[in-house]
Amino acid sequence: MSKTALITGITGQDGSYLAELLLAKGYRVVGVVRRSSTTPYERIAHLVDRIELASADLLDQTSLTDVVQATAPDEIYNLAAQSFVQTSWKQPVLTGEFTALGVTRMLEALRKAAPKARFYQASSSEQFGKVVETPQRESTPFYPRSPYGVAKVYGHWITVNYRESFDLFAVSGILFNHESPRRGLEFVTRKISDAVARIQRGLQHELRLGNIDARRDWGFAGDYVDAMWRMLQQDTPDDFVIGTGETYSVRDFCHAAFSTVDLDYRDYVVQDEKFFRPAEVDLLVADPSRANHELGWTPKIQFAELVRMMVEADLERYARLR
Ligand code: NDP
Ligand code: GDR
Repeated sequence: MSKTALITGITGQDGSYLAELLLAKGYRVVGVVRRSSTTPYERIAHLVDRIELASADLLDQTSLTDVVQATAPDEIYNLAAQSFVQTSWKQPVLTGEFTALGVTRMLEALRKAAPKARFYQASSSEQFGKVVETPQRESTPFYPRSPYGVAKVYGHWITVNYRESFDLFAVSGILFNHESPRRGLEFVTRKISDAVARIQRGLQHELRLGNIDARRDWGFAGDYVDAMWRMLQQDTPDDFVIGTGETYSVRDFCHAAFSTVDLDYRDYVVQDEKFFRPAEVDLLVADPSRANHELGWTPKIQFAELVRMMVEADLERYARLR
């Protein structure tokens, strides 16, 4: 009997890679989509014939419970969220509704309709925020620096609390930044790779960024969804930090991305106050040793290859558009 997985956020970057991984493992995959007047299925267009889509919204308890009931999942991956940090200062209440209370709604749906299902919550390195130790590991205290980070801390602890209160198999993966050619255009890595392709084609002449000294631990999304799956295959539920253990600045990313097409980023990058944040997360770097040992997980794609993959994908995309 094949297993059934329910994925919220299937139209997002991670949802699309996770659906591919689970289909390859023989799962029946059901994805939650919210009602929209347009169909935002760009990232899963190649999968729609092989997955089922069910309509529900993180804001609406009834729709979530109904979908869990109708699907009877073995595993639930709660990836849906308002995931852009900058927007969380502009829409702090909505971010809390989606990214914090949305988790409780999903856990309630599971508790009522499928209490034996295993639950994965998409926690984030943004929970470490103004870091109190480096590198960051499972025991590092949280110090979030944005409404998004605060909401994710809530989502993290409500998952731990439901696990301990109701004996659920519920885990949080504290994932550091992971990127891909499917990353949203507003996130800095994709903004850079897209700009490199546009500059090379003469469609754009400068790239306006905020704090280019911020440092992140960047990995490849395709590697990270495998870690999510591994967490749900353990004998006992537990939370894991997932990252590469290496950190680079936004400046380093620019240098690597522009170098791919033999350009010097210093000739194009302009710093713009508009993209600075009210409170910044300056440095993130994971200690993924528990995931290495207990999950047998290691990232396959390193920084240089990730940058090249993203720039080449955008170059090809613009070449096709011509
Ligand atoms: P995306 O922003 O690419 O995708 C977010 C998904 O959430 C979309 O499918 C979106 O649907 C859905 N969604 C948003 N609001 C609702 C709602 N009210 N009801 C139902 N669905 C909704 O995120 P990623 O794929 O990058 O990230 C996946 C998860 O992992 C998120 O929770 C994110 O916060 C977290 N995370 C991401 C990291 C990263 O580096 N990518 C690192 C750590 C954590 P729609 O298409 O309709 O907008
Ligand atoms: P982040 O990703 O906030 O880490 O959250 P993002 O790519 O938005 O920012 C990374 C760093 O780059 C700096 N930066 C800019 N960022 C953007 N978006 N645009 C710019 O022009 C720019 N210039 C500099 C930022 O200040 C920041 O320091 C991502 C999301 O996927 C979250 O959902 C997830 O939880 C975390 O990663 C881990």
